[in-house]
Amino acid sequence: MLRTIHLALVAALGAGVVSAGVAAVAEVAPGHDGYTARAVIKNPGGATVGRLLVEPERYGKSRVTVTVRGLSPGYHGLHIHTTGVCDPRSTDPATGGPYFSAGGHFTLGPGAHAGHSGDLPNLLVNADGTGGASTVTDRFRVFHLFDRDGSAVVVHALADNHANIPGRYTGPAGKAGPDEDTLKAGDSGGRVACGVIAAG
Ligand SMILES: [Cu+2]
Repeated sequence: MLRTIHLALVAALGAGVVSAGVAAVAEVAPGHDGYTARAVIKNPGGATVGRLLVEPERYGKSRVTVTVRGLSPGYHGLHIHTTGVCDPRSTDPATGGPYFSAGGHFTLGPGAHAGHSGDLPNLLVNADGTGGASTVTDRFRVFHLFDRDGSAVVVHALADNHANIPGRYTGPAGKAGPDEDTLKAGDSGGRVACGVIAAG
């Protein structure tokens, strides 16, 4: 079996098939897999507080790497949002918080929190205000982030509970489990930093 595969590879090399395959990868258009995405994450005052890198991983997955500084210690909700506009003066009519322009959570299909494509694990910010995380996700590929209105990365004020509200907890309405608000963003509170995702 192994010997057969080896012989097939040698035959392919001889025919120039393998080198043709490499050339095809190098010709992928910008914004398609093989290219990376980046964002500079800023606070509402315009100061840079972090960076995001999204790289293609093997088997159709993406690696999301984020580093931050100057944020409050503790866990912060971290998501890709649907629109690549980080306007701190665009306020949420419900809460008055900034970056309403970034829209809700980026998702390729239907689904509530924490099943959106752009839902990521919480970001741990240390006592010195710095944090860093790297996650591999199979929920989107790099090119998905460059739809017509782009996308943005948002850091929230509070921890994301990922809608993990066991049925034994009953809300004020007498209904058990996560309520409508929790199913939007996991009660992660306002948006404290935002970065427009760009190819690069
Ligand atoms: Cu969010």
